[in-house]
Amino acid sequence: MSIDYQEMIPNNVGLGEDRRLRRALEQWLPGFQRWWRELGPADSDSLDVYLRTAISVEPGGWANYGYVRMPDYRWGIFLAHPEPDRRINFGMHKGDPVWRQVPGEYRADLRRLIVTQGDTEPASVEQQRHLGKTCPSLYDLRNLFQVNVEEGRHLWAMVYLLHGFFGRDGREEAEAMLERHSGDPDRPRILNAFNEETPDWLSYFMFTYFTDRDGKFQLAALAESGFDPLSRTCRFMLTEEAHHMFVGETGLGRVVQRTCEAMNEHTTDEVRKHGVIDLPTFQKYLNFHFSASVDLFGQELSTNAASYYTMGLKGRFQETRIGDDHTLADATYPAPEVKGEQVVLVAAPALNAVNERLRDDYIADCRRGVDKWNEIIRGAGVDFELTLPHRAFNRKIGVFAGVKATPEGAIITQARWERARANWLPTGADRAYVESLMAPVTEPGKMANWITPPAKGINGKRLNYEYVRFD
Ligand code: BYC
Ligand code: FE
Ligand code: FE
Repeated sequence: MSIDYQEMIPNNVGLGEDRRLRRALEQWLPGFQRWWRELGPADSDSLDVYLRTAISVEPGGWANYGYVRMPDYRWGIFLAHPEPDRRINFGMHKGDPVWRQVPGEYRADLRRLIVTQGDTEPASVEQQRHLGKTCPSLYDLRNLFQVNVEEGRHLWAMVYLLHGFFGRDGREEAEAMLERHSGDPDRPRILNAFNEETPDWLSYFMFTYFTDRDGKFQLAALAESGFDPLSRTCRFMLTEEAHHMFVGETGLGRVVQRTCEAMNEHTTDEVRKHGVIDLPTFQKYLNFHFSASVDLFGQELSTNAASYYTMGLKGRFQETRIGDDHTLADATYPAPEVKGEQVVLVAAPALNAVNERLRDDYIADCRRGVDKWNEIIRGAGVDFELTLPHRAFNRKIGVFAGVKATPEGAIITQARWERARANWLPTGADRAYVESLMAPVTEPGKMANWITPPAKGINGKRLNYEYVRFD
């Protein structure tokens, strides 16, 4: 049975005219649907959700709001419009016209980047699978599902590239996307942070703040790619990513707000007995998610990253706004090293340090949210300051993987780490407490006790709008 893909898969890549590609995606679709049923949002099949659907890439025109029955969501393939006469902006091919096809010599490297990017998307959906059962409100439940369907669409974005430009091995990689699973002991997802659990909504908001923000920076670096279809698909994905980070930033702000209210109301720091998340616990979750996310930038000095850059496959954040030669032949960049008990910065070849530079850009961006949450705390007259831990803290990748560091960045012994760890990272008891707060609230307009209502509803709707309808 042939499916009209102009109808089934909304797209702006001419799928209707490309019989070979249409058939390849036709064959991949049932596996995706099975995966969504088995590992996508649990118990969501009969829900009507007030979702936005991408219908075009024009500014303002792409978001169409309406109720969608979850499995009927139409995952589309959307590329930003091509920039006329776009040139490669960095590396050895700087100044050349961008590639519309994959250069043969870069095939394996490009495929690897696309597979790594694509793998994270369904991984996050798997991690968030059970959160719907404990939503703090219908507003939040709808936002969770919005993020989930968009991460599903991000998988489509990468699978389109694999099927469209990589032939048989691309098709095999697309299959493997549905075979690896988050936390699977035999076939885990590729990057560590995507094998962690997201068991509660505090973790979820931390994940969308810190880990989706890695998405922002990686997608921005891939949007610089000389391989134009990758660049264009990443540019469109970035418009969706902004909403994911908004969910995290505002969600965490609402948690902090509610905690401060309870502290003031009961004039105590011991707010757990009032059913909210105490700020030290919030800080531990922050420490965990930040450290897991900074690992996602790879080694401080990476020959992989240097080659990707030189080949023109993956650039730096906002490459064209950087005032240098964009080939990095003789440039240096400060990269951290461990010297005894201290972290020092050493001038390294800038080409090898592009991962570290991206991590620096990421960390600076992370601070803005922490500053905002601190403003909420100060505004409530509460004496507490949240901090971003030092990049050396709790690392599994790179020069800090072999050492232990305090959140302030002092290198310490294993023994001291073991003694202090429970002050810095969530303990089993902390997690059990947070989990104990997670009871579903599904009455329109009502909020769980541990979080304040959002400043405004979705698409101009009221807060008590029925963002999700149950049968
Ligand atoms: N975990 O030379 P290095 C998102 C491996 S998030 C496990 O530094 P490279 C999203 C590395 O593969 C954005 N392994 O590596 C967010 C290499 O392996 P081999 C995802 C790791 O290649 C929320 C070895 O260590 N996108 O979209 O320069 C929800 C040497 O490392 C890790 C991308 O990541 C790790 N953390 O950098 C939904 C973009 N780090 O060669 C979605 C594509 C390193 O020894 N990926 N390794 O076998 C890349 O650009 C690069 O693969 C990385 C790693 C930046 C991740
Ligand atoms: Fe994504
Ligand atoms: Fe995202």
